[in-house]
Amino acid sequence: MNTLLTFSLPLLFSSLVWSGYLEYDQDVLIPDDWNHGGRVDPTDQLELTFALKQQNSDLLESILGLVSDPDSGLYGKYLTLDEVSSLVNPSKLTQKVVHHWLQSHGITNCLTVHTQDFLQCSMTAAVAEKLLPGSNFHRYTRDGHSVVRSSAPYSVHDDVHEHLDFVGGLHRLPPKGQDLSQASSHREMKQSEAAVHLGVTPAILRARYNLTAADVGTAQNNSQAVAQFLEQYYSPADLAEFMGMYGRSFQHLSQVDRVVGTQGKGKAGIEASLDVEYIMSTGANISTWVFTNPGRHESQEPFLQWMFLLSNMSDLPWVHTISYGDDEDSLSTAYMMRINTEFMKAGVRGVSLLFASGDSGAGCRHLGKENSFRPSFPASSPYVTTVGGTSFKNPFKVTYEVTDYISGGGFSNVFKMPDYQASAVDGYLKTAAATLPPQAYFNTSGRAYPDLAALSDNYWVVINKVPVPWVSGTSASTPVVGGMLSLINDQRLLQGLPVLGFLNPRLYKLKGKAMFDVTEGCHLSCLDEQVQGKGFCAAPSWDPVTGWGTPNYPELLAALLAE
Ligand SMILES: *[C@@H]1O[C@H](CO)[C@@H](O)[C@H](O)[C@H]1NC(C)=O
Ligand SMILES: *[C@@H]1O[C@H](CO)[C@@H](O)[C@H](O)[C@H]1NC(C)=O
Ligand SMILES: *[C@@H]1O[C@H](CO)[C@@H](O)[C@H](O)[C@H]1NC(C)=O
Ligand SMILES: *[C@@H]1O[C@H](CO)[C@@H](O)[C@H](O)[C@H]1NC(C)=O
Ligand SMILES: CC(=O)N[C@H]1CO[C@H](CO)[C@@H](O)[C@@H]1O
Repeated sequence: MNTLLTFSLPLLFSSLVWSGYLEYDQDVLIPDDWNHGGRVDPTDQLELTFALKQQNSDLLESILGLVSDPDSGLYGKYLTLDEVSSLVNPSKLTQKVVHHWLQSHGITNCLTVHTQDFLQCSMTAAVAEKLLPGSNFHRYTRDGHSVVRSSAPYSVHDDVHEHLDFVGGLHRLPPKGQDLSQASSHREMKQSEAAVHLGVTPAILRARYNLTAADVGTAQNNSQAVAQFLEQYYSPADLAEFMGMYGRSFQHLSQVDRVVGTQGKGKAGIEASLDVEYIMSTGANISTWVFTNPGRHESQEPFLQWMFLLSNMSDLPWVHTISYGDDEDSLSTAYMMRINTEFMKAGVRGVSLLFASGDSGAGCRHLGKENSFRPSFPASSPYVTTVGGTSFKNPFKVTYEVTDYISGGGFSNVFKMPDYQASAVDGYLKTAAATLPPQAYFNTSGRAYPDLAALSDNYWVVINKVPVPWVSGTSASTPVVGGMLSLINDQRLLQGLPVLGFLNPRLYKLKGKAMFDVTEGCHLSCLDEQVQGKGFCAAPSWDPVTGWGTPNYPELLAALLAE
């Protein structure tokens, strides 16, 4: 892994230059599935993002703790974007130094955001390489999609080092759109068994989670969103057809109210359709937005682009669901820390961010002879709610749920375990002690995930006008949970209560109340002699496979409606 960075850099560069690297632990290797398309032309335009050092990050974290803790007098006292801006915006000195640095390289074409902590600037490749010594821009292509990235780490001048967190647009690559229908070909057993099973539809989900026909949104200004970063777009026609086929038993909307960003061209994507079709099935009759930005620019990091928008829009949907993740070990600490601060900025505004926990169980990182599990970010962030996956015990019926073996889960190696989950996780480590994987595979001092779960197996989706079965993954369970939280927000808004915001502190205080506990099954991990493909196993109460389990909607509503 990442040999260039971890091993050669300290040998090649003096410690003086070393200090100029903002992201010394960022993986800069380009994965094999990208084809090298040669050096960029020096006159080609790049668009880079500068994350300026913020103020008051510690205060931001304390405020998030207070506004999300139901036992605090400040619960639900959310900040406006203006208030967040005055709290975190970079110091005058930081702004001056960074602007001066950019200007001295002739870079004047920059956009900022409301919070003034990001700058997005256009420049030629020649200027970028001078500005960021070490960087070396090349074009890479995969499946007809082209990106520009640096093949080597960048540094910044010592004068600006302390004023920046990272520069975006050099290293991180867009995720590979997981072919969700293909994912089910790994399930041959299940598929043949399930030949007579009807599969998961909105009606099945609503039955399992006890949503009645009356459980739909009615509040005026409630809304929810899905954010998508793949080279995919959702199709309005597919959504309308899906709702026509599967939405007969409940009041719902059949259109997305707002698309933020640019919709791609070509065929609709399964994942894009899945998110929208299912958040609008549980979060029925609630205004839904789609944030989408398929590769508007070759040097863009789509996920970062969405973070940008959150800092620039004063009026946001209350619930966002996102199916996106990278291996923690492929990302620089500086980047993850800053993205975490961005999550806090959303949380203090009352926005709930739900991330899919991933589809590789505990994951596996091969380090020579030793293996370890491989946590995924942002699933491992302490400031988001992470959603795992389950299957029906009996695939032919609406029964209780068991672990979906793909359900992502485990312990962060980067983020410390937050207080809100310490006793729950400790309880698990004690109860499950006899069946835990070897200690060397995971880090019990880290943030443990997921936080809760929902069905993630055997969904029906309408894609390019055709109903498609067997669609699976935590990108299905995440919008399902998101829609239910939106329904609860709806009831809270109707009663004049603040929305739920960052849910975890409150969720963990319920101690599993109002949830269907998932206690059977293990998820997958390394295929080696020691663990033989087995990661963690579900257990009574919280576990790092399905979290607290799946929502029993009427009970969860009652529990979360109390002020
Ligand atoms: C943020 O919004 C303002 C207007 O509200 C706009 O001028 C600016 O360009 C936006 N920033 C980005 C990065 O899009
Ligand atoms: C909800 O669903 C479960 C299982 O499907 C059922 O046992 C329970 O009675 C239902 N109703 C409520 C209000 O929990
Ligand atoms: C759907 O939502 C709207 C408000 O957006 C509300 O006026 C209407 O009554 C809702 N429909 C149902 C069946 O509750
Ligand atoms: C374990 O996690 C902690 C943060 O909780 C981190 O500081 C430490 O470096 C991690 N250990 C390993 C071996 O990754
Ligand atoms: C987030 C959201 O849906 N906000 C809407 C609230 O209502 C105003 C006025 O109707 C809209 O402009 C917002 O978009």
